Amino acid sequence: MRIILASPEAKVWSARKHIPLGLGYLAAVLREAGHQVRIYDAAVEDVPVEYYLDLAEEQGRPYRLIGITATTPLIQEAWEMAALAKKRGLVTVLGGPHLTIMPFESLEPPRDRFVDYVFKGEAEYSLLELVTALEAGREPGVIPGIHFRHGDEIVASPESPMIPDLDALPFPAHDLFQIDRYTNLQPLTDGLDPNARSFTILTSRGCPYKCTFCSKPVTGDTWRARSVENVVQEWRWLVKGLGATEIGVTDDIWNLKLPRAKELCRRLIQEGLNTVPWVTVHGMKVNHTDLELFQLMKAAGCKRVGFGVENGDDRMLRDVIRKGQTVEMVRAAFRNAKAAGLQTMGFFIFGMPGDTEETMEKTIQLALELDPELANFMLAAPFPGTAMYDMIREGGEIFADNWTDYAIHEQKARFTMHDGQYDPELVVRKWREAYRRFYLYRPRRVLEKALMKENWTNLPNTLAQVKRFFIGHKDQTADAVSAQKDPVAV
Ligand code: B12
Ligand code: SF4
Repeated sequence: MRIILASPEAKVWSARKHIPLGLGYLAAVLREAGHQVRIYDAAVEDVPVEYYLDLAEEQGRPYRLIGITATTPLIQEAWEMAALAKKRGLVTVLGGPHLTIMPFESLEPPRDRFVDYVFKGEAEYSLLELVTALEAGREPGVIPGIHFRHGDEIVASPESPMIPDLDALPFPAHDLFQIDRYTNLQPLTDGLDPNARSFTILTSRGCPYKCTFCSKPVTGDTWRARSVENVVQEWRWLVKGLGATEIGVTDDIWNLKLPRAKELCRRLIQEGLNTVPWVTVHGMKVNHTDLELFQLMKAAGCKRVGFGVENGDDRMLRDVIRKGQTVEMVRAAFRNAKAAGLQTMGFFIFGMPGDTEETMEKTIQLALELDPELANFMLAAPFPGTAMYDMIREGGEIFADNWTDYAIHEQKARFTMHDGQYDPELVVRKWREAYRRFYLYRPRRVLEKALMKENWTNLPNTLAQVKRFFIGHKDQTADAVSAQKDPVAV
């Protein structure tokens, strides 16, 4: 069958462009079964998806099915894409993080007119089952995770357990991405390089922790690791076969088992695969590290590591965020990573329920003390499927329920708590103050940024960042946000 797998583009400020790896996995499984697959990522394409649909039709080789991926902020665009594909007669299938959390919403009227099937969870095997059934002219029966309409009813099959043996999967179809159109993975530290060949790799799936801001139904609680050998083989393909100039490890927690993480580094060194720099795109977990791990990572080609620091107050970490780590553990991880010669990044969240002026001040102080190359301060956003969402539903109020609004959660206060303490205006003020105090009010930092060539060669991007972080927009106040209450609509 001819299939197009698509990722819509968020119409928001965003400079970084990463491959949608989930589509790479789905494409690989479909391709292995003999289907013809194209990956369309609106973030890097010059033409809308209709162009490829119409072209294929004109050439007499139309696509029969479109599979669209969506995180919560992209669901609106995913629906729009499904609607135009349906007009051209394609079978439309939706999957990805938002559908894993809310599988029914996309089959409610009026969306049931253009969404045929929704999948919840990891779908490598189940999407293939659907395609096989459709190709044989059969109605899909019970396929793990599938949801579809049958008259007035929505048929919902239980989700299968998350794929236990990840080594059994083919490598993602990295070769189907137009890789030279993606940027490097952390442009805020290096400047934006639009010509990088940056691939991402997933060495494990799942995470046993239960941070309250995290979309746990998407990550899953059971950590499943690929064998070191299997990861090294894919790494070799990226470096030697596909000319990677940078690799990003995007696991939720690749270092859960310290001996395995060290073994992977040793194998990369042995295999001579340490020539291409790599970064941990998301936070490593600080309490599963030691100096030896960072030294091995450095020797294995790692350039920088990111850590989810979140908050500078131990009570907030323990009772609200439930991070399973202390400020002291954070300090030790930064100390060791720096001692090993790695660049560091810290991810901090402002405005979790319970955050006060004092705890947010502690967070800023900790960021200044840790002094990573990059500090990323985010405003807490109540994504559906998080424990935080439930906390706010119980004791507070979410200002806007328009999914597109979740795209850049740094920009606006998204909720308030009715505890007589929480102040969304203060949260936004402290968040902006964090950027100013970290990047602007320290002469060494300003000089570093001013000396960075890319900040001048890509001036529009630099100016957009300056406006966003240091000046703000008129719509960034709580009042402005609550005035925008929008229903979720197509
Ligand atoms: C890498 C990553 C990023 C990268 C790259 C994203 C990309 N281009 O893919 C960057 C840094 C850019 C990023 C940004 C954001 N991210 Co992010 N990210 C991740 C992370 C850590 C890994 C994604 C991944 O590669 N997974 C591995 C693949 C194999 O899984 P998958 O993509 O989910 O695909 C599988 C299934 O979902 C399903 N599937 C997926 N698509 C489709 C399509 C069809 C048709 C079918 C049938 C099935 C299907 O099958 C796939 C194979 O099993 C996840 C956490 C996680 N564990 O997934 C968070 C995660 C997806 N991100 C999240 C968030 C919140 C964001 C941001 C919204 C943050 C922000 N506010 O700006 C942005 C949104 C960006 C965007 N445009 O959508 C949340 C999403 C929550 C939600 N409700 O949507 C997650 C789940 C983190 C979390 N635990 O809370 N992210
Ligand atoms: S450690 Fe990371 S992936 Fe695991 S629950 Fe916390 S935020 Fe989610």
